Parts: sequence; structure tokens; C-alpha cells
Amino acid sequence: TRRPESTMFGRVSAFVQRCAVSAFHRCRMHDSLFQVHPSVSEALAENKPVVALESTIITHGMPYPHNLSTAQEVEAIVRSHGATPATVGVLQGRVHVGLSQEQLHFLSRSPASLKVSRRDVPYVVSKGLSGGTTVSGTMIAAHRAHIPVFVTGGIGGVHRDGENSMDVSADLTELGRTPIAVVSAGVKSILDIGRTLEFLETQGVCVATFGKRRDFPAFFSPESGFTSPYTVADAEQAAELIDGMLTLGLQSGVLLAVPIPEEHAATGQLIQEAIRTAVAQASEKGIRGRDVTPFILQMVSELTQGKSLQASILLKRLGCGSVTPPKPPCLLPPS
Ligand code: PSU
Ligand code: MN
Repeated sequence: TRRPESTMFGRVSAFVQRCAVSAFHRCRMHDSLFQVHPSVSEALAENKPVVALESTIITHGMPYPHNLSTAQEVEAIVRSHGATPATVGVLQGRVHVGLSQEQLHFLSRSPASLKVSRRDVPYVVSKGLSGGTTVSGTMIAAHRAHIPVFVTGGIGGVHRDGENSMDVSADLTELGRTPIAVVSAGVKSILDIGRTLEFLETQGVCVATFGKRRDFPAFFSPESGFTSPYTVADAEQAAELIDGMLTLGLQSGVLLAVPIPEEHAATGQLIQEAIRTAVAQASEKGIRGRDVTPFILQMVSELTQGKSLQASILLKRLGCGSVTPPKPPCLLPPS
């Protein structure tokens, strides 16, 4: 008779068994792989509002020190509204929900940070690496910490030509499988917004624009040429929508799209046009790969500088106003 290990099935099952035993011991050893900051757990225990925040913007969206000051500024805004910020990130293999000042500093200066989406979680954790969580990575951690609301800038979407490349952000599938309300300024117009909305429908994501307008916003612009299936007039209606998602036990999320405020719309338009020009110029000049982002940044900065002081201030705040190309890439061009 053949020993079980000599058959293919035997070898596979022995391997799986070893993995399971090892994973079990690792789990017991590393209860601390998932860390919730005391300020966050206290707020949650007292039923106080908590807002989750992502960190890819810190690690891959802006250069230091703009990334740090922006992260601190956003946390301060959350606090000024009486809520507790919970910035999510992975530090040396541990998933953190809520970061201390030291941890924010660490993440904003850590050059080896990875961009952590759902698929990256097992790797960064097992290797003890650090990274900024994308919308999908942040949703996973927020859900595990029982935080239902998460605020970000722009979410990922279906890329242009995505019907061929299949470059569809994991943010969209995450919204389809995790009951979190993601509040964002919509989807950047460099993406295929029409297909993004179609895909969100397929995934069962409830999309609503906040305010009076039905338009689905495009980050820099209050309109994208597409409409949201729904609108919520105010915070109370938004809360009712989230309540509906949670009490019915839906396993899918909500996307609340908040358009750029009226007073910034003109500036946003200016930046968007500059981006469009820069992207066209880059492809015309045959600029490729890692040179694309610095080229676009430089050109957007030049194009907007003279035209509007407000635009350059906004760009500076986004970390894109510097003439020396920042590295890692800023959040303006395609990620
Ligand atoms: N879109 C933006 N700015 C960003 C991102 C997207 O306008 O910074 C970041 C977010 O963290 C988002 C991620 O979750 O990129 C999506 O990346 P990908 O397309 O590779 O899924
Ligand atoms: Mn992608």
C-alpha cells in the first residue's frame, strides 16, 4: 500500500495541515496583528462618532511633508466636528486603526511603504512590512473595528479602456462586499466614470449624491456628465441610508458622493483642464512609465500658476505645487 504522502492528494493535505497548524500558532502568538488606537476604541465603546480615513494618500499620494500636514489637517477637521478620526495604515506588519502622531510621522516618511489593497494584506502582514491602505484596504479594517463611516478624496474606478485591460479598482468590489459608507468627492475624470457607475450597480452598491444636485461628481468638478441613482439632501438622510444598510444586514456598502463646493468649482475646473492638457502633451511627446507623473505635475503647476492664485494654493495643499517633481507621485495623475 502507498503511504498517503506519496499520492498527490496526500501531499497536498499534509501541506495544508502544516499550514493550518502554523497559522493557528501564529494567530495565538500575534493577537496584536490588528491594533485599534485607544482613542478610537474608547469613542466606539461610548457610542461616539468615529470616521475612518485612508493612508494611500499619505504613502503614495503626496510627497513629504505635504502628506503629513494634510493627514493632520484632515484629522483636525474630523475632530472639529466632534468625531474621532481613525486613520488606517499598516505599520511593520500590523494593521492599525487610528494612528498616533509618531505613527503618522513614521508612515509619511517610510520610503518602502506599499500600497495596500485587499490582495496585498496577507503579504504585508506576513512580511512585517508597512503600507498605506487604499479605499479597499481601509474598508476591511474599518469594518473589522465596527466603524461604519469612512471619508476619502477620490475612490478608484474602472480605468479608461478597462473593458479591455480589466483594470478595475478593487475599491469597487470591496464596496460590493463590505457594509461601509464611503464618503468621497466622486471619481476622477481620468477614469471611465460611466463604466464605474455600471460596475457599482452590478456590485449592489447604493450610490447617492449629497445635496441638491443629481450629478455624480468628478472630484475636481461637481458634474461628470453622469447622474447618481439617488440623492440625499442632508446629513440626516445620509444617516438614514447608512442605517438601512446596517439594519438590513446587507453585505454591501454605500457610496456617498459629495461634490466639490461651489466656491472651489472654478478652481477645480482650471486644474482639471491643466491635467487634461498635460496628459495629452505627455502622450504626444512619448513620455512613458515613471516619467509620466513628474511631467504632468510640472506642467499642471506651470499651467495653473499664472492663471489663478487659488489654484496654486489648492495644488500646494495637494502637495503638487512644487516645481521639483515630487516622489512618490502625487494624487493628481492616474494611480
Ligand atoms: N483616486 C484618486 N486619488 C487616490 C486614489 C484613487 O483620485 O489617491 C487612491 C485611493 O487610495 C484608492 C486607490 O483607493 O488609489 C485606488 O487604486 P487602484 O486604482 O490601484 O485600485
Ligand atoms: Mn488598478
